Amino acid sequence: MIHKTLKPFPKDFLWGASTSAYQVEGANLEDGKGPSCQDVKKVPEGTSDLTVCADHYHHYKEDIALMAEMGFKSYRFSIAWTRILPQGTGEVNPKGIEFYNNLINECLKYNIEPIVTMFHFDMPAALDQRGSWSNRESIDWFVNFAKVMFENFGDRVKYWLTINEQNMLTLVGPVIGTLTIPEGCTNELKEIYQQNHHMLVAQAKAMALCHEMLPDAKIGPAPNISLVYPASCKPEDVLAAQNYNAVRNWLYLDMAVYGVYNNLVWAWLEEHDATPDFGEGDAEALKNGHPDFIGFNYYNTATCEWEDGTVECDSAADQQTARGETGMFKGFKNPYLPTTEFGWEIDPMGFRATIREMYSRYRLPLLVTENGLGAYDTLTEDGKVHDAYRIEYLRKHIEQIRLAISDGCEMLGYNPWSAIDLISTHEGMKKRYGFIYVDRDEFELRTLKRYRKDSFYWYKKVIASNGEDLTD
Ligand code: BGP
Repeated sequence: MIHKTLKPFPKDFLWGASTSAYQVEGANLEDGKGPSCQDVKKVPEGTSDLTVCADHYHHYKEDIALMAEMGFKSYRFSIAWTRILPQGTGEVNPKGIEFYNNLINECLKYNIEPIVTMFHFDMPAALDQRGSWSNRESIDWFVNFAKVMFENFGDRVKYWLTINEQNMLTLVGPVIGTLTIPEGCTNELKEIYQQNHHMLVAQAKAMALCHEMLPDAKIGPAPNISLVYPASCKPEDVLAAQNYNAVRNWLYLDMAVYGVYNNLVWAWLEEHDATPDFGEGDAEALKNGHPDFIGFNYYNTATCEWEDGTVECDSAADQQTARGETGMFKGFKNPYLPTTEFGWEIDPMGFRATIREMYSRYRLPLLVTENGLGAYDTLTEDGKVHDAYRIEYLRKHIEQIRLAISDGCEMLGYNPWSAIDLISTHEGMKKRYGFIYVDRDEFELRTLKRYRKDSFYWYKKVIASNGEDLTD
């Protein structure tokens, strides 16, 4: 659709950016914090561990002041479960509550809306030892953690996100360092989808609890959504794209919004004797959890082709790399799209297409909780970072949001990844995303001083003009 006039961004549009606790905070075992699965995992060769990260734990005041200088209306961060409950259940750690109280209050001081992710890839190590999400008790563990958060922060936090990228936990858990498979498991697919089921029930119960305890708050899921294109107009490829869309995207949103399993995914799991077992009350709980909005992370689209069941597909890629599933679909490299230095395709127009598709399927307001460009940045001798490539990436994506708004989609905000440089999920410190540069290397901590990148000044202007001025 070619619009003659573009609609403006809403007046109260939440311009901001995102981080997650285990990637940005550091202080990983300080002030009573217990270890999470991220603290005990073996990090990929050549990448930093997660002990210091950007040291946001000790620099949060300075960091929030910089976000305020950019004019942020929102800051999306996650609460580390093990800072609040070091063992995952049981005793609450007062120092952990104090840290997040301070962080939230610091945001509010500058009128920055805190958007809190309740769980971002950091299962308490103590609960990992008890089977993690394979254990049905994980539903109660999570709901208890949610209750502690609502009790302590609910008077000030109005936007909550349940589980970051549950679809990536399910599809590429080993890459992120989160998958725990119990010993003696004979059907890994079933185990993984059983874990996924527990997460879905936990999420639904947390959403219902939020509405009960905090009637003015809003809560939603935060999956990673990439619209899947067929590699060609061959009908087989179209079916393959539908399969991958179901497995990657719609399973999570159909469940969050409608409380039902996506039929294609269910049929596929049946074929593999891998449908999850429902516990007592699960069906009802899933029906009772209603999101107020959909948070979603978008980096690019995916493309796939037909797979006739004869090729053993390699399913272990990363969050944004096309994958395959024997008899369902096979990843295909889209020849029309450029890639980042780290090999992820770049598709701004696909952002609009993804937003349109999601909005027409679910008719809920949409909040962008991640989007961004991971790149090798260089700090010049005079303390500058000339990241024109990041500005170009962000500009093109923001243009597409405006077009999607003009298409009639309801958009709440844009919180790209990431506010400040932090550690990547599996590619270390060298893959930077921030508007704010942090002076440290993969292994050398240096000064940890903060520097404003060129994108910092650019984004400040974008926010000040409410998205009207996207020029350099
Ligand atoms: C998302 C995660 C984030 C983040 C981002 C960039 O999948 O929610 O935690 O890290 O992707 O990914 P990466 O760090 O792998 O470049």
